[in-house]
Amino acid sequence: ACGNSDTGDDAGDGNGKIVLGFSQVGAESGWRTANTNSIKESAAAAGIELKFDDAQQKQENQIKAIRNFIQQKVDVIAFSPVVESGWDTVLKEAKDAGIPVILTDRSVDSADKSLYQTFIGSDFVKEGRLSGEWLVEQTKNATGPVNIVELQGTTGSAPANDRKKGFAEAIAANPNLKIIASQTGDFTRAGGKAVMEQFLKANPKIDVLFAHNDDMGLGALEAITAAGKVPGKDITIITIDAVKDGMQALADGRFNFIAECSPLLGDQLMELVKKVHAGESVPARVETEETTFTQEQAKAALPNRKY
Ligand code: GZL
Repeated sequence: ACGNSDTGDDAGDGNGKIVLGFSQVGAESGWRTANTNSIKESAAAAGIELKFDDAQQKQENQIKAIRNFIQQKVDVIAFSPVVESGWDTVLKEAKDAGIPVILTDRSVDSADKSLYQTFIGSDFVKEGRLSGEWLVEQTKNATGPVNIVELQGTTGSAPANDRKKGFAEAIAANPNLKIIASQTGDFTRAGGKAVMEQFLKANPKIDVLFAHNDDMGLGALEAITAAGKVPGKDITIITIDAVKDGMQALADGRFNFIAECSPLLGDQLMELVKKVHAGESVPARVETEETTFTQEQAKAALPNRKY
């Protein structure tokens, strides 16, 4: 519960450590693995006792995990909501139990902003917009239609909704740019490969692939080469995340542009946990710093990438 640690009703192991219950989306992508590592390493470094649950991308598992954390009377709950909707009931239960909640990575569409203390994560609309703006610049001299296929992230998730929105708004600047197919690959390599195979069968002329994360783009590479096309040349590939395997594909010329989405939220999260537990005020929104990469920039950045 909130308040100081000698009230005796905390779930702590009695040594006064803050106990954080964390519900993670799953282990669907390289980004998620890096994010999990960051949270675990930062909790250990901050002396915070971490109760960690992997929901295998199922909302009902996250709701169960949050209810368990409430039962265990953890001091703070943090989670990355797999989808935007359907959280109000369980978040009200946490509020009624006096346990503060922090949103990380993805947000929720709850109208009641009192259900969580803060949201730390990226601006996904911006990531989509930066991706679209780069394509508009690259195709400004196109004389005919530029056919785009889009691999969407997990249906209903904030990154999928917002990246799609940002990209569509940006490419409206060039009427030659047309999204001819758009479908979810659920942020996984397998999903990206399977859907790209369908796109290639159904559409003889594909000029651009916009994938909502590196992993779906990496899966799509297999389908593209199997179809006898050269990724990065016959089909321009734009992805989001900038995890190591994506940056390697970009440096090798198989991808063309990546908008970064940093998974390294652990340190900032633990600072917020300490402040929230101490009853200090925290900003409603903490945005993570990130950039974009071209092929040349990826070559230069690769040696220093942490994930
Ligand atoms: C974005 C994160 C997304 C990543 C994907 O912050 O929620 O989920 O872009 C991951 O790689 O699966």
